[in-house]
Amino acid sequence: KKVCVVGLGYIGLPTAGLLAKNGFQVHGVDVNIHTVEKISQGEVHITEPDLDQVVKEAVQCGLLRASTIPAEADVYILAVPTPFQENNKPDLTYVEQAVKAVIPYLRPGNLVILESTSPVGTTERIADWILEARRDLSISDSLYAAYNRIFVSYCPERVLPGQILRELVENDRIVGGIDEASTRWTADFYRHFVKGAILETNARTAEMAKLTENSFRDVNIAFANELSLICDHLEIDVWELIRLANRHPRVNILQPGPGVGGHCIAVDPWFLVDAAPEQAKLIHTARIVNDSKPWYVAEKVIQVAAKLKSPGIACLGLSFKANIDDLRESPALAIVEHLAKAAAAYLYVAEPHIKELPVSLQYGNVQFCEAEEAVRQADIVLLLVNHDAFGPIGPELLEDKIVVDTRGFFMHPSRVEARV
Ligand code: SAJ
Repeated sequence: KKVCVVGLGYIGLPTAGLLAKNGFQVHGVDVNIHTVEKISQGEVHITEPDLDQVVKEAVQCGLLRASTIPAEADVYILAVPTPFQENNKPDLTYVEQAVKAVIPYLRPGNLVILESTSPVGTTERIADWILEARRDLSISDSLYAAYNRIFVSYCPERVLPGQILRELVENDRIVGGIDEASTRWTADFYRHFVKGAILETNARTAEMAKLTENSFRDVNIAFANELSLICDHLEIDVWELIRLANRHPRVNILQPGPGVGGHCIAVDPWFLVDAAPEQAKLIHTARIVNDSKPWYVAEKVIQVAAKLKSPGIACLGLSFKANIDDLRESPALAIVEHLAKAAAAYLYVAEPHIKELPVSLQYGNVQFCEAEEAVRQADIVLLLVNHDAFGPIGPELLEDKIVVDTRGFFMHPSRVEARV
């Protein structure tokens, strides 16, 4: 079988590699010529454990090739970004472009699968776009139309960056077609390379399931973040509080942090808010709570710094979560950018997973440092990301420092100003 994967990013490329590993002939498509050239040479443009080896082997044995234009295939997988616009409305431009790019190649019997996180109804719209452009194709289930029909489904990705190749195989998958035949064929296709259960439903429920999973996490993190604000106000250690409350058999509170980052959890709930603004009140409020947390942290640090004469602040971590190099939509980065402009202080910034400071932090009062050196230089230590690499920073190093710990990372420093 031939598979055409459109979008060779964090989801599309590992999926393409995995399909090739399972014997499929894979034609990968990306609009970025540099990405295509790199993959064609058996190299990767993103950081993900083991991906380089999988792609190298797939390209070497001829089962994976990359191009800027699609090709004829049996199955088309669309894994392109679905960002949201300034007004918090989903932007389907990339999905539409991907669909329009594959339409000329479609033949009766083909299956088109959308994996991108999308608003409810998108898969049905894809079917409409295809049928509007191709009068020779049909989606009717009737026998009469069966000879020229195509199949369209939604199958959301659910993998965690850093564990993508393992989770692509092991996680359960939800598949929802625009009709039963589409669902059935899509489920059979994923069973070739997924060890987890394949759960069948319709397209709208599958779309909603993806948005629900990430909204669930966002709402729960918002609860933890709200607790951290209440605790800061009442002078209670929120980490100890959560540890204690979680000893109740039916309580499982997540961890507060400097805010919610990444390109999924901070985005997907808006798709639900946009679709049902009157109903999605809690989900909307959670977004506001999580989005306001970076500013709360930054203001806290500015207040602390204002009490000192020419203070130095060690900012530990820039990525959006622990042990990764991804700075996109990172609350840690937003906080440090704000401090660089608004705090009358010198910043010593440590991020062990990158080689140089991003352009947005190239200010005269910002220095890129190794973590322990940053702490040594500073009066205030602002812990933003709980990287394992910060483990060696022990109580001796923090002894005479003011600590603002947004992740509950330092359990016993002598002077903690705030755990927020
Ligand atoms: N965070 C907290 N406190 C917590 C957990 C997370 O502040 O207790 C923060 C993190 O620091 C980070 C953000 O939330 O800034 C998101 O991190 P994450 O690890 O919760 O999630 P992602 O964005 O890496 O991946 C999520 C996953 N979804 C769920 O766990 C429901 C993943 O399975 C999805 O595939 C992915 O979104 C996606 O692509 O949608």
